[in-house]
Amino acid sequence: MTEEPQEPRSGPAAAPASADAATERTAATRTRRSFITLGLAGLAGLAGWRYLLHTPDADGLPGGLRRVLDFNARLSNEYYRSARLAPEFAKARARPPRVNGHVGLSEDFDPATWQLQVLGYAPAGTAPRRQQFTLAQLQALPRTEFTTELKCIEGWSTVVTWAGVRLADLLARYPLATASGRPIADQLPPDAAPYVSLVTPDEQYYVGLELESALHPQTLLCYEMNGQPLTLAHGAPLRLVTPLKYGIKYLKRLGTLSFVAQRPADYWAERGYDWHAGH
Ligand SMILES: Nc1nc2c(c(=O)[nH]1)N[C@H]1C(S)=C(S)[C@@H](COP(=O)(O)O)O[C@H]1N2
Ligand SMILES: [Mo]
Repeated sequence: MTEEPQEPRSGPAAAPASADAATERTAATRTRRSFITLGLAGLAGLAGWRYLLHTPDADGLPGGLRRVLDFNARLSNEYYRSARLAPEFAKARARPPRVNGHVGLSEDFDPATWQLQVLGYAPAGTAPRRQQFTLAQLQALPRTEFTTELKCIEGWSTVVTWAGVRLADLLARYPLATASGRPIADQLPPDAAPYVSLVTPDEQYYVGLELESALHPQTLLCYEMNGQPLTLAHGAPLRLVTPLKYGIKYLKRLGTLSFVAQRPADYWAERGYDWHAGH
């Protein structure tokens, strides 16, 4: 195989002299401008800081700071939807995590008659499409397994092997996240629900996710832990696993999953923790 010699390309050196002079003039103007810009940026910085700290509170944070955090979360959502994955570990490193948190795990619960309730996204004022799933139906969908670190916001963490169905795979088969009922391809369509709400059957524990986090390839409706069916204490029949976030988002005993327009209530966000709870 031979390579054709390439035509010599005209580089910057070949540019006419008059262009050089023009470039220098522009550079000089830019330098003067950048001094002015720096000064203005300084002032804007001060004003911005005042704005951040003296706007009305949201979630117990100054509103301005809250908006910056939300903006950062949107940026990272865009980023990790396509790219960022939580680190995965060798299965041999998996250990049983401690049982932590029992809100919403009341005694009067029969896993044998349990079904997952899903409420599809509906335009305002219309009734959502309802769909029920037995555990067997969920287990018939593509199974995903990974070994990641469960990080509790209280400061401990454990490497755990989780298995279940990706929420994204459930939605590929049952397109309940769009008002039109069309499946989500690469781009989020304009009629996609911005948020997902997850609630225990007794409605005592609840978490919210942005749709981008719900569609993340490591967001799992999980029915197995360390190679065994989930136990009731760890959230049987079905729990959420979402390893880019803290354990507070890993809702155990999922009862109802809804696609909604407004940011859903979140048990620990109501008690002062960051709503996104990413790490
Ligand atoms: N229903 C319910 N789910 C929950 C909680 C809870 O109190 N109730 N606690 C959360 C917290 S703070 C953590 S760290 C994880 C712990 O999961 P594990 O008990 O399986 O280790 O569950 C999360 N899911
Ligand atoms: Mo936790």
